Amino acid sequence: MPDQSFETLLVQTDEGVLTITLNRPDALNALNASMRAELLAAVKTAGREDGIRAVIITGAGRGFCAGADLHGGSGERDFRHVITTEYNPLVEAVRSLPKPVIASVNGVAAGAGVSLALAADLVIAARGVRFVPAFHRIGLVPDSGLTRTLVRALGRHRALEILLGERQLGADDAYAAGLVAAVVPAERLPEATRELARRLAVGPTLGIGLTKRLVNAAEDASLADSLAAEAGLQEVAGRTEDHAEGVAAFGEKRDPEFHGR
Ligand code: T3D
Repeated sequence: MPDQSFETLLVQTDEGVLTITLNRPDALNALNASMRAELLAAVKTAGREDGIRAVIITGAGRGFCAGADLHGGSGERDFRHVITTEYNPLVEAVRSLPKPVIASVNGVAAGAGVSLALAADLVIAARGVRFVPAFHRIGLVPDSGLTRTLVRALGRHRALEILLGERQLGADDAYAAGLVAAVVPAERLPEATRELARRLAVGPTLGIGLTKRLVNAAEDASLADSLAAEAGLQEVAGRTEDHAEGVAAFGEKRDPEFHGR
């Protein structure tokens, strides 16, 4: 990513991997308006930069993200507006980014912080972290896609138990439910995340982006629609340099060298 400085984020690009660190550790990286805007900008930039082939989102300090910043108070505000213009675009940007996004959950995730983590394509969590919906505790409803994510992964009854605070969702529970790809000791998390991101970043980036698009669409699609979408995007993937390289490498019994083209 070109030099871009942020007030609430740390960003670093290394070997095709953009790491975005939410950086308000004293507030457990709660999302204030600046962080919402900056995170959206950083994710969108990742989409435009050819050199970025995987993205990590993580948190500074002992939290991942505590959801909406509550220190602004509960005063009069246009909730629909802020959700539709700030939170929803962020979730949509992560979901539609044609590059893999990893949430590296280093500490507690709460409220929209849970939604953000689970909007990622792969979630890797430190042992012992908690996913705390928290919305109900302050009289709000879940947002940023969390109802859909949890109902699809867990079913209606388990989702309601968690959303109403009757059941904890720890890292191991999230792993068992298929929401989390791996749970690792906290001290191993940065390296385990980097290893995963590097593996993805040397992959066939265009094909990965198209796969992500198919999976997103398949959540709501009929079999006929999925079959048609797969056929259409295979036409695209099949014409990439990476596909030619993958087939050549197979024939030559060597590892492929993908360039994301
Ligand atoms: O308004 C809108 O924008 C609408 C959209 C809403 C979407 C949402 O996300 S609503 C949900 C908002 N989030 C929450 O309700 C979570 C609130 N936080 C907590 O429940 C707890 O802090 C945690 C469960 C996350 C962690 O608990 P614990 O005991 O480990 O930490 P703590 O002591 O409660 O918090 C540590 C510090 O972080 C503390 O600051 P201090 O006292 O040391 O100066 C606390 O105030 C701060 N902090 C934690 N969460 C937030 C926060 N500061 C601002 N906003 C927060 N959400």
